[in-house]
Amino acid sequence: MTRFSAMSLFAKALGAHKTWPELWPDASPKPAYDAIIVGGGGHGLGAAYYLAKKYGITNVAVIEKGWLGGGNTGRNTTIVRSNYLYDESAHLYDHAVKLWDGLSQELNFNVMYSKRGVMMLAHNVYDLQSFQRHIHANRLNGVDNEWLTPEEAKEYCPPLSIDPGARYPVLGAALQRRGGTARHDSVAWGYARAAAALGVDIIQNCAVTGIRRGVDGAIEGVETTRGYIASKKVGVSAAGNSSVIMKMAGLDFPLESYPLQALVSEPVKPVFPCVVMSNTVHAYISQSDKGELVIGAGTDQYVSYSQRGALHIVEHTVAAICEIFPLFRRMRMLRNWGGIVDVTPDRSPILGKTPVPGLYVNCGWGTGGFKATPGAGDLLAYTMAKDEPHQINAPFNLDRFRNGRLIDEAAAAAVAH
Ligand code: FAD
Ligand code: PYC
Repeated sequence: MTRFSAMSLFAKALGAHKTWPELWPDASPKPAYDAIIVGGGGHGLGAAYYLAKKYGITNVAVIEKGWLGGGNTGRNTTIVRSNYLYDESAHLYDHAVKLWDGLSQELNFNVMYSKRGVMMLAHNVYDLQSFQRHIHANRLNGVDNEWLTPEEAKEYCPPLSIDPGARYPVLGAALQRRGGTARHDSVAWGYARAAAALGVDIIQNCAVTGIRRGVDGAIEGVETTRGYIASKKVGVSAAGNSSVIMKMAGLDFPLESYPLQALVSEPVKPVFPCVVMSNTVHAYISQSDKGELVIGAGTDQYVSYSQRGALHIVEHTVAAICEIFPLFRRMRMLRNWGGIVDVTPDRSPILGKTPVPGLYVNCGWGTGGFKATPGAGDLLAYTMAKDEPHQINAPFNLDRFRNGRLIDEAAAAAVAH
């Protein structure tokens, strides 16, 4: 059985999947929806769930070109944290971290959120000063973050080498104890099942190929590989592909798409108690509940829409991991994969209204949107329901690239771009 058909059967068993003939037996005309979400990742499914749950807007369709969670939601290294520098970002990411708490209960689906702590290693004076600045800024915003000496870092994460003669010596670390991991596909499935139970239609295997606007310029609906679907509200949440879809509406977006890769080792018994990120050497690592070491790399150095990155990028990452954790030098790597991330000039997302009436966008999360999943879904739903941004996402508008009010999170984004 192919992966796709296995996923579809699983979806069907959960009640989150409807096939084309089940939805529209006569195939035409397609019904008008109160809202359409383009993209069945965690963010899009979350938005559909919150539209239905919080605002009573249940006549919603989620349109996904592949299978649910098959984009970046199912391809990331699941790191959850909110230790971003600027006030706007701290509010945005901490809103999401707070929603992770209690999400399993809310969805009655175990999303396996584990607050095991995220530690960011400092290897040079710049790291040290930058992380300490982040710690102070975070604390002022009520976000936990603390400084550890090399010895304290080793106590928190015993496999870490703090040999001062190491190629990448550890000078200390910033620890966010509330940070951690969650299970990526559970989040997509949890939101999908809960949204479907509230009446949302989830349409897989259906790509949006065009956006139709009326004579007044406002949204009328979307063209898809399965025909036209009408709606006066369309929310685009299609990470990696956002600029292509916005172009369909006649909009140029300040985004570049890059491959980003990750890999896992063979499974071993519990050995790694937390998440460690090393921004300077482009490596981050945790251990999944299955026992695999989950390791992520930096982005490729060229733009691409391919869900596959260059081998030398992962080779560098594995070399760095072996330097920092000599214990893992004999481990075997099991598989690697890539996703496409869309990156803005200031490494912060765009979440809000667009110049086209009825068209909303959630994009530009780059290498770091998994942690934001519940928050992004919640805020996109708010913005679509009220036709205005929530105060948390208001600063993350498109206008900032015109008026210069950028929110530069290149350092906190943590992954090399
Ligand atoms: P997606 O899950 O990508 O969903 C978008 C969906 O839109 C896709 O399913 C796609 O098929 C669909 N789509 C696209 N075009 C169309 C179309 N024309 N019609 C219909 N559907 C369409 N973030 C973190 O916070 N922590 C991490 O540790 C982390 N690690 C990462 C590691 C890797 C290797 C990668 C690739 C990303 C990582 N990220 C991480 C980033 C994170 O995965 C993403 O920001 C987040 O998952 C985006 O979620 P989403 O729901 O917006 O996108
Ligand atoms: O944003 O924490 C993050 C992250 C880790 C790996 C990729 N993104």
